[in-house]
Amino acid sequence: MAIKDWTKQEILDVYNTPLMELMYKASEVHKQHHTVGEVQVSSLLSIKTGGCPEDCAYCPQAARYHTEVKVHKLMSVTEVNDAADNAKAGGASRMCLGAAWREVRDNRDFDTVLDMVKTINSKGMEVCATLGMVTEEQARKLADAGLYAYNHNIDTSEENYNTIISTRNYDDRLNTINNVRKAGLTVCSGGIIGMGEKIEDRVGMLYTLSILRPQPESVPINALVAVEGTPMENQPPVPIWDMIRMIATTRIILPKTAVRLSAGRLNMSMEGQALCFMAGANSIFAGEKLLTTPNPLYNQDMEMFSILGLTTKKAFTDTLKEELV
Ligand code: SAM
Ligand code: DTB
Ligand code: SF4
Repeated sequence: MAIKDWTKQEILDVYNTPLMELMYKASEVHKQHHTVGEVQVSSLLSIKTGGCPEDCAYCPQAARYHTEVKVHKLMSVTEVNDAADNAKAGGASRMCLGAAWREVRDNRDFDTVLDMVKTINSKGMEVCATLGMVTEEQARKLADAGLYAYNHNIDTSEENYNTIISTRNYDDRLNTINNVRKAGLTVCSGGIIGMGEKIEDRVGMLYTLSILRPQPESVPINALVAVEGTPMENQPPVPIWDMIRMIATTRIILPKTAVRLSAGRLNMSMEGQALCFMAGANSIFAGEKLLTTPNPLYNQDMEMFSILGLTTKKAFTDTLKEELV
């Protein structure tokens, strides 16, 4: 069955549906396309931290903001290997490697990252990387090393983009997503809510993701983690109802995609997260740290899974009934 083409107005109407009805509809879409209660658990590791030349207003790793993040050069393959073992033992089937780079350069560091990818892949885990902009050739090298997914968020709407970031533009982002696709990798792309954006910007972001063909295999929805020292430090916390609404709308607009309840879970109750899963979230980042900020511990999440009757998705399995088109 072909994917529906949504207009911005239609997406806005979905977003503004009375909450109970919205959740009910999203649950139905979820059940139609996915195994209910199965959640992908991904671990995150910052392999190169801080000192980034970009000016993303939300990000504690941008060199120009005075945050408590300590700059750390690229980790060694051994350190990454140990972290992957730990993540696997904690129940993660995917590991995402993050680097505070504007773009990948063809140097020794990139060769090391390729070795990291090979090492984690050999453990039977899906490997994802988020390293900034990449060319098609670099994406191919990552794919050849065994990379499964590339994360590159569009973060917000096209209209709002340059109020958040000035050192690159929306087309740069879409270009990298295109390169990743051409290299045969799966695409992970989403964004952040709680940055002072309008509802229309949330809708605009979902619209851009919805018109990608194929649609992204995974869409992370992050609640801003307001970090001291960044221009976003005083942003009020995202109301849980906005997160549920955003997740439900994403689920309806991108029916076959894995919707990831991403940053910000430490500020959410178990009940709040349960409603997010009910609304169609079927993926989380687990482990004590996201990239630089704290996150629930593996055993806390496993307790939540046990209470809510959730199960963890195995690596390289696809519960979708049809291909993404
Ligand atoms: N440097 C690469 C890039 O920007 O693509 C990869 C790492 S970057 C930290 C990955 C993503 O993390 C960003 O696109 C953004 O969506 C998310 N992120 C960063 N800081 C965040 C924050 N304070 N709260 C929520 N999400 C955040
Ligand atoms: C994504 O969408 N969220 C993750 C991952 N992709 C790379 C990153 C969240 C970062 C939150 C702030 C921090 O810990 O530095
Ligand atoms: Fe750099 Fe990525 Fe942070 Fe932007 S989001 S400042 S590109 S690490």
